[in-house]
Amino acid sequence: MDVKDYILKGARKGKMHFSLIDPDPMKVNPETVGEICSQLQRYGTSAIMVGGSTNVRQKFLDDLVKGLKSSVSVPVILFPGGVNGISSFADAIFFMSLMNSKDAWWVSGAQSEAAVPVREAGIEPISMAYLIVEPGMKAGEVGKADLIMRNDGIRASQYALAAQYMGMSMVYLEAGSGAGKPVPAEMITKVKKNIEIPLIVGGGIRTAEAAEDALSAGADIIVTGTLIEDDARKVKDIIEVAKRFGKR
Ligand code: 1GP
Repeated sequence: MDVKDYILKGARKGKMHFSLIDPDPMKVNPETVGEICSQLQRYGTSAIMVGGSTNVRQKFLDDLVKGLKSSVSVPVILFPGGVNGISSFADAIFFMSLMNSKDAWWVSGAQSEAAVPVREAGIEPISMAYLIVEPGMKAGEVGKADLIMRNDGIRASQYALAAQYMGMSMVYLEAGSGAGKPVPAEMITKVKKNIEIPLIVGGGIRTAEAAEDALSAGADIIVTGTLIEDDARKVKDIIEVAKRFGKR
């Protein structure tokens, strides 16, 4: 499957929801996650992302991804928190650059170390600009982000357009997993107006209203992670919102 093509086509046709699973052994139960993701697929989620900022162990990650691949037919896409987030069992990997990091390692250093292993793993790399907005949470801390202030839609747009001009396939606006507030709607609108590539938004989306806000503001894809562990019913409502947009 050409996963990038699947995302580009899906984002052209309507709105999508992606489910994020953190492969931290302290946060995920490999016994039940397959069934949870298969339920999310029945609700209508369009992809399973696997990644986190901390505590990634290769064997655990491989087994987790293998299990997910046998439970769902939507793509399983790695969302690595570093060079150790690679598994050959996935369909694709978001090959991300944390453009607003203060540390060149997270902009292009980790990527240079990961490129050959990704090729050897035989998984599809999908280039993505990763932009961290305050509060940024663990991702902002680990990635040494020079956080984009919540009222600075201009700066977010500048990064996003630069990403498009640099040839990246999509932009991810991230408030951070577990953020108290998601990325502001005004920022999403401003960024979306400035780019033609798909815009993914995640971090702190916990209600159907928040999903509605992000999607109406211009997000093509929304991501929920934390909620999957907390309240599967709410994830269903969020996915329903994304599906309704496809029919508008
Ligand atoms: C984190 O944007 C994702 O990278 C999802 O965030 O866990 O807050 O849903 P949540």
